[in-house]
Amino acid sequence: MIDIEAACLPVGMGSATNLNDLVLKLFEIGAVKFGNFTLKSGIQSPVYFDLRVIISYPDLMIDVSEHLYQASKTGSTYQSVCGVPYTALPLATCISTAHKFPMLIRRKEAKDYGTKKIIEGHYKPGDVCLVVEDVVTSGSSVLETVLSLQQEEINVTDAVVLVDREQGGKDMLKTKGIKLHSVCTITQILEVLGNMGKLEQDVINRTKQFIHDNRFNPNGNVKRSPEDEGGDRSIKRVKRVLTYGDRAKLCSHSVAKFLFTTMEDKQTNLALSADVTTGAELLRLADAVGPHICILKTHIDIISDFKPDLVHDLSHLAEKHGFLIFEDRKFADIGNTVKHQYSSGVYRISDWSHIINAHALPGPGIVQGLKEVGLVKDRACLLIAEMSSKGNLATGDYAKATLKMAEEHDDFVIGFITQSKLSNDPNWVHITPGVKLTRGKDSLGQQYLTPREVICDKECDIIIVGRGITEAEDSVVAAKAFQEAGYNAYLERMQKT
Ligand code: 5BU
Repeated sequence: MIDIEAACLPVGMGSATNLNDLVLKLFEIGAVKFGNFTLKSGIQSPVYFDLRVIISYPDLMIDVSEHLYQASKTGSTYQSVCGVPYTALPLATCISTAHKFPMLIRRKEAKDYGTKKIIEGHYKPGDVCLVVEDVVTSGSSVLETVLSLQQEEINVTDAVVLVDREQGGKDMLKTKGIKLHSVCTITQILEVLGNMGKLEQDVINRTKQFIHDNRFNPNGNVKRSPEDEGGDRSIKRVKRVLTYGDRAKLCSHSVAKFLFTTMEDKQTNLALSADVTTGAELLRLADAVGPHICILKTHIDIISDFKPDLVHDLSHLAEKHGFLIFEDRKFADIGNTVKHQYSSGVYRISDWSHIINAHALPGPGIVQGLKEVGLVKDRACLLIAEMSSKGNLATGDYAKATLKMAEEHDDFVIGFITQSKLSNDPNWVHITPGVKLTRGKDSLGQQYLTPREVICDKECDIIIVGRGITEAEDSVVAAKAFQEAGYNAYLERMQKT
């Protein structure tokens, strides 16, 4: 039995009803439902929370936010509140206005160029912010908001939620140094509604069994800095730099997710530009260098003996070694033409290349055209924002406009071919060609930066290396050297920031 008295909250300014009344009201308005529901994951659930409906009941909104505020008081002190978009945004607003805590808003998508903000509102490094959420299952949505705040040097020690589904979210957040406070748990809801005769015992049993059978394991993928380990949080700053693994969790596009996951797991930010001219040489390189790369980039039209079997075999090697294929086709025509270039002809690029790239020059129609083909196949596109060759015209405002175009198509565009970081939004992948172990140029205008300059100084994510590997005496030895240089530069950047 839960202690209902203890769950009753003090009455006073901003008083809250008792928990029984709150749970009953949530049940009556359909914010919590019992039956058979198919969740986004495809799992069948006997319980469903639709807490968005709360916004249609102003008194309930005030009551819920007051309960949240009271529950948060058992945690550390904080200077501001931030709701997890979207349902918890108005709840955080109510807490903010009723109790005079400044509010922060985390953007789901970042808008402006360069200094682009993910967090809106006034704050200073070292501020402590309370994260507010409506319902927690695995904890991943709370974590997303926490990571965005930490990226701006805002500390998060506590989060508060209306309903804890008791499926592992609290434990997961604990592994990240976040204490989760809940107004109620699903066990409490079942008990309250059971006592009131609103639920049959078999519904209660089925729901309990479901919760028990569907717990998420806490997964400590986020690297923790020493500052996270307790201590006086109010004076210590936590600048959490997002690892590739953290970013995999944030990305919604499956190709970007796979890419970041691969980079973290294989410890490589190296893309091989396999600019060879025979199929046999392409396959030999892919097999030999495959363990060291996250992407294999092709120029399929320079293969003199191309046969459809080649891309079939290449796809097998991609699966074997866990890398993505990126056909560096640099589409640059009107939407209708690129659609055909992407899907038909001899190469049928969309059939085998996970990633393609395009110039932004023709305007958004090019992305729309490519997207018509690629989206259904779960393909991804990179926009060419800046080039490595001397005297190229893709600079300044051009790169800015490219970012804007990408933002308008973020269901298909996952990032940029660029020479420097364009946006702080961790969802975008920044990929840089023109890389050798020492600076330099070739005789036709190519300009080379080092892996450290690209990854550490310019804060890009992936180095593209062609002749540095293909013309080396031993391509595997060279690939390993680039892998090491690129990954060490990434580790150095993690330390530095
Ligand atoms: P390199 O051998 O490492 O110079 O090869 C670089 C590759 O990257 C090559 O395939 C180019 O077509 C590709 N590339 C580039 O070098 N610079 C750019 O700005 C773009 C692509 Br976009």
